[in-house]
Amino acid sequence: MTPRIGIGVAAAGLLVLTGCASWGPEGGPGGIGRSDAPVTAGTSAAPAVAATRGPDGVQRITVTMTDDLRFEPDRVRARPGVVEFRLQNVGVTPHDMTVAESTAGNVNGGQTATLRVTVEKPGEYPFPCLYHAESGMRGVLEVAAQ
Ligand SMILES: [Cu+2]
Repeated sequence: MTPRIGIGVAAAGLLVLTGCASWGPEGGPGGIGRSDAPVTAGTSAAPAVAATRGPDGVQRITVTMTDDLRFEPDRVRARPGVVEFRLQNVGVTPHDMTVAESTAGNVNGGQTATLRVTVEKPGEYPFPCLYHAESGMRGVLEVAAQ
């Protein structure tokens, strides 16, 4: 039963991804063009990193954004509830992160940002960088069953 729910959510996420053609141009505002960047369909094969639940019940994970147009980690695991991404842009290229219909907005090189979302349904929630999704800069938030 649970896998079926997960697949349904993932498919809905993909529809959202492909249905949105208004994302910013590759490179983003002030971004660096990366014609040599590979176009990949999915995330890395690295295992998911679990968000850490704090005493306030918020699950926190630090994700770095790099000039290689990657999120590290690009697979994050959590339970249903509030998940807080602490974004650190460790390069110079501006990035963004969108997950579960919330966006961090532009994060310039050297800056940090916090993106907090509430996810109730188990499943996979893609988190693309809206500037570089086509270059493979995207991750997945895996929400397990309670
Ligand atoms: Cu980016």
